[in-house]
Amino acid sequence: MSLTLTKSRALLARAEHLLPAGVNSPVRAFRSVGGDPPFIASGQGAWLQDVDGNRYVDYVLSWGPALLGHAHPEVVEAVRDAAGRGMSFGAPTGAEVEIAEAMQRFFPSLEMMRFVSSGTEACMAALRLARGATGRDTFVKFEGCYHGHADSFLVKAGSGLATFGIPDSAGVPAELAKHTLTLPYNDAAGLHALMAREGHRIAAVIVEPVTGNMGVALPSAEFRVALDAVRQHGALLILDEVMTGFRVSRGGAQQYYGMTPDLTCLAKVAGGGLPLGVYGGRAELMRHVAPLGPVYQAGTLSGNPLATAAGLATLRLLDAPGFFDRVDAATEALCVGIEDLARKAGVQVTVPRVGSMFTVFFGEHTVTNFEDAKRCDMGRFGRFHRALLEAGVYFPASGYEACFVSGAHGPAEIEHTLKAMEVALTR
Ligand code: KE4
Repeated sequence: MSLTLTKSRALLARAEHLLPAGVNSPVRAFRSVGGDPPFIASGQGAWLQDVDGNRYVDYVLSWGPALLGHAHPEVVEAVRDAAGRGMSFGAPTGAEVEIAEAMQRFFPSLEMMRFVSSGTEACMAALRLARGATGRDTFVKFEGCYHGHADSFLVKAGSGLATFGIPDSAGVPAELAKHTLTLPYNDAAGLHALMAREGHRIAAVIVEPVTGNMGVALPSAEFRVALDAVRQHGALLILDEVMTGFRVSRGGAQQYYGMTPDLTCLAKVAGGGLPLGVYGGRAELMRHVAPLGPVYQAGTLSGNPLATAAGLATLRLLDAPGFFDRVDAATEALCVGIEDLARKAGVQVTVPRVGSMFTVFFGEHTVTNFEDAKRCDMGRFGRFHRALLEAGVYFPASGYEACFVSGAHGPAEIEHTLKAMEVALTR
């Protein structure tokens, strides 16, 4: 049955005059899956409602942040309370100290940290710090990994760029891009060899410790050893946990796999849906950051009262006993259900998952890197996405993204989703 999107389409027509493709982030335009995007009116728990009154179980969760589900009453109350005392002061507040202490409890590797307003800012600042602290300009990233839209990272990136098949972005000077070296994800031998050859001039290696921006791919043990070894050449290891933080486990991928980064980037869940990013790590490194040291970074709204209120309330609720066990169990039950339904429908899928993030790839091969992901049937994913949407399930509008489960996804939501999956997979 097709969706009634009358009001969404009217809004899209107006939006397209003012915003490129009518959206404020490319993936939201649904260009890679087809069809027009519903305009969302509200979210409640695991559910979204669009402006035409259609309801969906949400697996995008704002691309990760809504780990508690939408509009959690205690988070809403914390933001309301903070707003009544002023939106932003541009001056230090007690909440920034409290949330920094809370962050450290989740991520002990954050000996010191700095708050910014997005994951892009966190990764951009971490890279500048690595370059400033080592005096080296060149760094390594992995094909299909996305670290936000700062110029240096838009080289063989994932997420929206993967979706559009654009290996690089226009507007990035070649003189800058040449300092970005890329390797296939999970290429342990390639990383060892690159570091042996170029390690003396490498400032850092930045990696999604579990990928989400080419779909979910897990790091091999050999790859994790090679990542750890980059320090032998004086390079820093930066774990971009913007997506994996609080997702792969309570303490992110670094806790799950026992990795020790020099710097970590966080955002999404950390701000509970408000603009908040974090970069931090070894105190000796963070002391290079202005005004203590020569690496400049600043922000009008960094650590602002509303984002820190939402973040603090979120972190406190994540400390509820058994929260992560429950959301991880719901994720596993859903993924097993999807695999069973696909088998019955005779459709080849792989469903890599860890913690409360997963991807449905249409293909029979295991996805270990970007090339593997590109060999999946993304046309089929598009049809699958549309069928799910029509059945009241809201999936990411790209096969190169991760799906997320929240603490509000209960048995009813999982059952609703599997019913929609059965329809979509048989179609
Ligand atoms: P933001 O600047 O979008 O807050 O964070 C950038 C970023 C950095 N690192 C990782 C691992 C990320 O996943 C992201 C942002 N993720 C995308 C979704 N894949 C955001 C969605 C979008 O761009 O609209």
